[in-house]
Amino acid sequence: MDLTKITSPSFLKNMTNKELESLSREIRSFLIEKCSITGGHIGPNLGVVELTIALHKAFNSPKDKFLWDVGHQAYVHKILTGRADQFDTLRQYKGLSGFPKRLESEHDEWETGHSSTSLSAAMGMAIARDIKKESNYVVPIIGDGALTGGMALEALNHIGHEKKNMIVILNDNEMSIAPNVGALHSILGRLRTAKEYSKAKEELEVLMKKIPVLGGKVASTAERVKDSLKYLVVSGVFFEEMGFKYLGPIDGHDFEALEKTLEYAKKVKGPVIVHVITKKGKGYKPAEEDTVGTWHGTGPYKMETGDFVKAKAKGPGWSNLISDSVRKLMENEERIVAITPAMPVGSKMEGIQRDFPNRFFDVGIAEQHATTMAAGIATQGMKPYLAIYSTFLQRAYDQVLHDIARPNLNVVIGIDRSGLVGADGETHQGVFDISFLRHLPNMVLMMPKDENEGQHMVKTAFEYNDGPIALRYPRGNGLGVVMDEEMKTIPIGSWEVLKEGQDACILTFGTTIPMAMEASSELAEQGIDVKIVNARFIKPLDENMLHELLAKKMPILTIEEAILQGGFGSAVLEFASDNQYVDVMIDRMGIPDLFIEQGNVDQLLEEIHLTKEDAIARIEQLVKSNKVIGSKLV
Ligand SMILES: Cc1ncc(C[n+]2csc(CCOP(=O)(O)OP(=O)(O)O)c2C)c(N)n1
Repeated sequence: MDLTKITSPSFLKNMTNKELESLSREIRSFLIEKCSITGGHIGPNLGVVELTIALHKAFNSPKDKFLWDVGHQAYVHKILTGRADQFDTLRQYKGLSGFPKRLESEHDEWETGHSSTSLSAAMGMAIARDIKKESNYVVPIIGDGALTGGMALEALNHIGHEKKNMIVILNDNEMSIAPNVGALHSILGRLRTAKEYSKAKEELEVLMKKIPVLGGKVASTAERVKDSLKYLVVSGVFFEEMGFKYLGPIDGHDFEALEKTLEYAKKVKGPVIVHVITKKGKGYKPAEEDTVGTWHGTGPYKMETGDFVKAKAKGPGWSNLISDSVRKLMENEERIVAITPAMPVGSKMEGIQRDFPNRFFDVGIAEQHATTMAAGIATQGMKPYLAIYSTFLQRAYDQVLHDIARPNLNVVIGIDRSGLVGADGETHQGVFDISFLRHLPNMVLMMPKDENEGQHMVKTAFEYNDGPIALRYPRGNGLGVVMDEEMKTIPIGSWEVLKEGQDACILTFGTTIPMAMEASSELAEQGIDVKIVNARFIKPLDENMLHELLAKKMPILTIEEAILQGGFGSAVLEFASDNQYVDVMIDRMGIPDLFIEQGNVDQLLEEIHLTKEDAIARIEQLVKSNKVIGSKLV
């Protein structure tokens, strides 16, 4: 079958299971081939091929609503809803998104990227449906990892109480990105192995239906038997206690079981959970055998061998470098406790996990809990290290504000993937953290210019004892600079002059420093002498240096790979205004008031005018305007 000819999932309705199996094989080959070139979330998608086909056969999208939690597993859904022809552009600039996208298709009712939102959104859709007196199925599909997220648990609590009609598909592959963790995971484990319980329960229900309406003793005894049976066989039927009808567990690669169960679920009144067991990476050996999480999401790979095609990097990976620097400090500092909310693989914390299992905690997808837990650890005089992606730290804003910054606790936050991240697109760009951390009293925020300064900042962070301190670092690799043998401490709030200059000054930090240096070399050829400052502390600012620059009336250009509103440039403007430096030219380069979509980072930087050429043009303009202003002032 030519998958690119599919325009709607309705063709599935009349297909036999044999035909569906053959379609599954074709979809798997298609995905393995396409993702080998573009990269993508191949593991999760190979796991849901049969499940997605069965869902589209059982329901009528877009009338019935599918909500893909996290959304990285929606590739098969995209194929079945007429988007196979766009897979060559998957996750590329202006191409097919790696996540559900409302603008892309009427079948993508709910946009995702961050996990554990599907149940709340589904509840919203069910409420709207009932108020509008419409009839459709609402079907959130949530993984066992995403189910550990606080939002999902809040939603379960409410849905079970309201008893709205909803069919929750629990896609249980025992993996988050890394192996899933937590008590809920253990409950699912027991349910997974509790086939006897399900069978016994079904038999008992049949039996009870046969009992005439005697009421009284017999019925209530039967109810009690049924109740105690579940405790007897499975020590906690969590979902039924929460108010859901629990169906399963069923084999998520078996069309017959899927069809039977989904048809039954459609008849159930109130919320129902269908527990589906799937195998992540199914049908592609390297992904199927992955027990660590490497095949959750990948770059391009060689299809035949599963070897990853890696671009040559100059320096070490940033996550590796930072985690390894923390690991080194942990050898001599027993108070350091490392925490990750489900990202031990992405944040490269395997070394810490291996060497310090008692001081390492993967808390599952639980950014809020991780953050407040870090605060709790800090209250006891310990030194918590919370590694968290910039985009996911958004979830824990209140916890950072209320539980860490307000009581001024010594928590070190490693903000991974700060800046533009590329192919994951707008849900994952790490461009807001400066704006939502800079305004918090007590917070120190810094970003290194290269990996050597990165390791020094790790030491600086752990030696700092005056409250919270956050270290931003980007996705990708360092510059390949020479590393000092010893880690050093950098004075808090100190900037570094990288190049002297007389005509204008660029204040920048992190990833935009090399670009600023190149711009200054080209400007020098035109006789414009630009000073470059590594403004490595975003908060506190180096006030002495700023006073010096502003007093000299040197035009300033700030550059940041972060949203402009409330960012570093704003801090410089505030400082100038608060100190009445009214006649100094200050210009800001950064990310405009937009959500930035997917693409490789260079393409994105070009699109938002954050390039060397733009910096040169801005400086030229500043110097020109400054001369005019200068002459007017004279
Ligand atoms: C709030 C939030 N935290 C972390 C992540 C990173 N993340 C993406 S997928 C994933 C694991 C999801 O596991 P599961 O729901 O079981 O889906 P699977 O990939 O196993 O199909 C994580 C932790 C995220 N997307 N959102």
